[in-house]
Amino acid sequence: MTTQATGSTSAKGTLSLYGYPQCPFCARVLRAIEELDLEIPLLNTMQDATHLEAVVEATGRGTVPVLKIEGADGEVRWMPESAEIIQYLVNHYA
Ligand SMILES: N[C@@H](CCC(=O)N[C@@H](CS)C(=O)NCC(=O)O)C(=O)O
Repeated sequence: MTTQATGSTSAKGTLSLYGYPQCPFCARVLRAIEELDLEIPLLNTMQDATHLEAVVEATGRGTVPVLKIEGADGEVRWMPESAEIIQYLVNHYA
């Protein structure tokens, strides 16, 4: 797991996780990322207010985790809810 400004890019698009490790729901997602052996940067919303602002702007609330999915076609999708994020990662990357 790396912490950097840019997302993890693959043919399926670019992924970034917004949240922080001490959040239990974020920790679940981080564990799944580790188990799937993925490299998805964590944009820490606790340490950097601009990351939290991005979440609020995109989702209308400050709840994390949120997965940002930038499609190869340029479409951007923001996915809240840890269970949905984990399911998405398993479906696409397991
Ligand atoms: N149902 C959500 C719950 C997420 C959640 O409650 N996150 C907490 C941190 S562990 C949070 O962001 N709370 C601040 C808020 O809701 O504004 C999920 O499973 O992702």
